[in-house]
Amino acid sequence: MSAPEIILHHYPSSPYAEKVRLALGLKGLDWGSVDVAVMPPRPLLDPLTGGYRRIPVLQVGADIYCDTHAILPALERLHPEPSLYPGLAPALAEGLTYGLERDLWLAVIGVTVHFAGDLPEAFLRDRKDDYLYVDISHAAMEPDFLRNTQRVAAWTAWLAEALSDGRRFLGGDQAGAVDLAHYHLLWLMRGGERAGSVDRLLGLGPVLGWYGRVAGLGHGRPRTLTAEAALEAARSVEPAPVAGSNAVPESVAAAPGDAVTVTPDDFARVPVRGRLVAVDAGRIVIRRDDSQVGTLHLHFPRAGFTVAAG
Ligand SMILES: N[C@@H](CCC(=O)N[C@@H](CS)C(=O)NCC(=O)O)C(=O)O
Repeated sequence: MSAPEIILHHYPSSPYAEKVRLALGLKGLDWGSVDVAVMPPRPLLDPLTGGYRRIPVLQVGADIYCDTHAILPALERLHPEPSLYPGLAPALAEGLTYGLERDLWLAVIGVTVHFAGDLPEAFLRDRKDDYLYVDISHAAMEPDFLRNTQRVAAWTAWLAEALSDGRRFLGGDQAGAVDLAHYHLLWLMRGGERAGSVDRLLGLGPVLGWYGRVAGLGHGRPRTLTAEAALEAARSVEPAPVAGSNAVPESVAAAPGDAVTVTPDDFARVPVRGRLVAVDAGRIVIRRDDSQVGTLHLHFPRAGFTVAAG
C-alpha cells in the first residue's frame, strides 16, 4: 500500500502555515492543500483536531500534527533529506525557534498593526476572545509600538549579525528550520504595501538577500484537496505505530492508556481529549476515537502544552 498523502490544513495569510509551506518546498514534496477559514467555525477540521484551534495542522492519514513544532519534526522523520536541520542539532533548532516565536509573536503583531491599521471587527473580536486574549486593534496596540519594535529589532539585529559573514542561510549553505522561523515572522510584518516601511524601521536592508533566498525555496507541489477528501483519508487508514518507549516523564501525571487532556499553555487554550499513547523528549501523542473519522493519533510538541488527567 502506498504511504498516505501529506495534507496541510491552512489559509494563505497564516505566517505559521507559511513556515510549513516553505518546509514542504525545502524538501520538494507533493502535498494536499486544504483551505480553511481564517477563523472558526471549522466544522470539517474539528473532527480531526478534537477542537485544537490553531493553524496550521498537518495530516498524514490518521496522524494529525498540531503546531509547527510537531509538524517540522514529523516531516523530517518522514522525509529526512534534505534535512530541515542543517548545521544545528534538531533539538537545538526547535528550542531556538520555539523561544524566538514565543518571544516575538505579539510584538510582531504590534509592528504589523502599526502599519496595516485595523482588521475587520469580527476578526479582532475572535482573536481577542478565543485566540490571543489580547486586543490587537490599532488603538490598543499602538501605546506599545516602541516596546514591540525594540523587542523585534533585538532579534533582527542578531539575524543580521549571524548572516554578516556572507553565508547563504543561518546554518551555512543549506536552508533549515531556523531560517524558516525567522522568515515567517518577517513575512507577516513585511506583507502588503508595508515592506519598505518595515525594512527602514528594523534596518532589514542587509538581510533582504537572505530573505529572497528563503522565499525562493517555494512551497513544493501542492494539489488542492477538499476537506471532505481529507476526512476520508483519515477514515480509510489506521494511525501509524508510535516508535519509542512507553516511559512517561515525571512531569506528566498519567500513564499510557489514561484519559487525558492536552492544552496549549499560551494562545487558544482549548483542551483536546484523548487517551495518552506516548510522551517523549519532544512530543505528546494521544489517541482520539471520533464518531466520524474513527481512530486518530494527535501529535503535539511537548514544549508549550500541558497534559492533565481527565
Ligand atoms: N505555536 C503554534 C502557533 C500557531 C498559530 O498561532 N497560528 C495562528 C495563525 S498564523 C493561528 O492559529 N491563529 C488563529 C487561527 O487561525 O485560528 C505553531 O507553531 O503552530
